Amino acid sequence: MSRNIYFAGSIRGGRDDRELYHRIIQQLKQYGQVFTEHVADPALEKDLNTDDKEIHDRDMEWLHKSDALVAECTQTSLGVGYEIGRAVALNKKILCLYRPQTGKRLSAMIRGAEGDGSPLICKDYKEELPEILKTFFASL
Ligand code: 6IA
Repeated sequence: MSRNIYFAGSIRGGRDDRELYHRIIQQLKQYGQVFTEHVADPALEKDLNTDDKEIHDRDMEWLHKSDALVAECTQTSLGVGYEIGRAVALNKKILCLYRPQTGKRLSAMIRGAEGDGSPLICKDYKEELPEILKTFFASL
């Protein structure tokens, strides 16, 4: 069964992890259609004059059509946090990925949204991403 997948990663929150987003998206493609490949696009570094309303409305349309949201949450991003909140409200299956690092912690509003029948799970990772994705999509 082909699924629709929404990948979320920081854009205006900072682009340090852009290449990692690209690698995650390549892995996600074996599980379905990824709507948001542009999140890894180097052209977004320039952040040209954008119609923010258009971006928001199109992204929300994709989120509605998605079966799952996979969010790389290590680089803090208001947009990614917003997308996660909207996905929780829509009861979408959500995988939040986080790379633990000294002196920083994932927001309590993300980590604390797990459990009690929540559609959201958080996974700390370093190398083991393929296995995490496999288990997540097998559970859908
Ligand atoms: O607050 P942030 O910019 O870090 O939010 C990043 C998240 O919001 C991503 O997961 C995207 O899904 C979404 N997002 C933010 N900006 C854009 C965007 N801008 N295009 C698509 N999704 C976005 C670039 C516009 C382009 C036509 C040049």
